[in-house]
Amino acid sequence: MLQAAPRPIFYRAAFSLLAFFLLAQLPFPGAAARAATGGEAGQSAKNMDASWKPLLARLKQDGVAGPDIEAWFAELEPYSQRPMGLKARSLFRAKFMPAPFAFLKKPAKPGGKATPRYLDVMTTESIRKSAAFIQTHKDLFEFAALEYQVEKEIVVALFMTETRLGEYVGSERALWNLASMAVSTTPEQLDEYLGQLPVNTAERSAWVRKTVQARSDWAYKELVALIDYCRKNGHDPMAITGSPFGAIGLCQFMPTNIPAYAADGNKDGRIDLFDVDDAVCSIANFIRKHGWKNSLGREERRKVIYRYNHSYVYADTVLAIADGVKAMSGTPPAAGGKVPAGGSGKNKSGK
Ligand SMILES: [Ca+2]
Repeated sequence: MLQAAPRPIFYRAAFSLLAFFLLAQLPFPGAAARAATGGEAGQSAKNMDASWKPLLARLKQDGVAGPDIEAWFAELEPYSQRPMGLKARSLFRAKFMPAPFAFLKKPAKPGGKATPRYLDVMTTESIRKSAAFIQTHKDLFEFAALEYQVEKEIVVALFMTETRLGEYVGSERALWNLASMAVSTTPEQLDEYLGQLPVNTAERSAWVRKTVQARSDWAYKELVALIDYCRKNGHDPMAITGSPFGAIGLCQFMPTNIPAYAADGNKDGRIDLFDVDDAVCSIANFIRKHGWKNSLGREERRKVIYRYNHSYVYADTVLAIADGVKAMSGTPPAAGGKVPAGGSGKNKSGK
């Protein structure tokens, strides 16, 4: 069986730091409800951070703006360069300073050395909890397995790896995060994060500029999708938190993935990614639509799981947890699988 591994210290430290920064950003009770109605838009617009205004103008030009959005941005925290700054710095280091980050990019070769796993999630305790979760939500997992033709152990393993079965859904307000990234269109806006990097050649400078612009465009599309999701399903965006890169819900979907892959698991007519039924069915639907079949071999399984989060460390972790859950219930592992025996331990690279 697995060896229980301690959670890496830097993971805990990063989480604590994030929590510290975000505690101050929680809305007052009632603020979200007011924002959703748009009732105080005119009055509070005076207090809006001026950095949001070009973004609102763009949303208006694209036909997305409305009184609801005006009200949300009037109550939103001020713009910060942190979301884009962290991302751009990480991308720069991965490209131009690869040595310490090389493990994030190299997929393990089939049949080669054992792939590292995320040892903070691949523990005996996680496997036990995943197996128990299936039992607690037996009808749901049986429904999802039948409806989407995906083994329940794979679905629960994805759920565990993404958010520890819904325990960690991220604490940054998704609207603020994506809006801040969308507003960050140039490297000059990110001096706190890029100022110390060796952007010392014309090639590097051009790469940084192009990358920041591309990520800003990406964030804008995600922001529009988040707004669309909230409007269509009656959610208050001020109440939605997510990962540092804007993934939301128990299943950590990027908003642009919602129209194609999210599922209304409890059939109540709306998609709520913070609802267990909807999240579990959305996970199953996502990988089915990315080519999952229960008859797939090990390597093909890895490739489908990789689509959920672009890391083979991630994919191997999910498959190992699924094998562990099967072993616990006496189900034979999939072809090429085995009861995992731990790994050398690398952390989740993020989306
Ligand atoms: Ca639903």
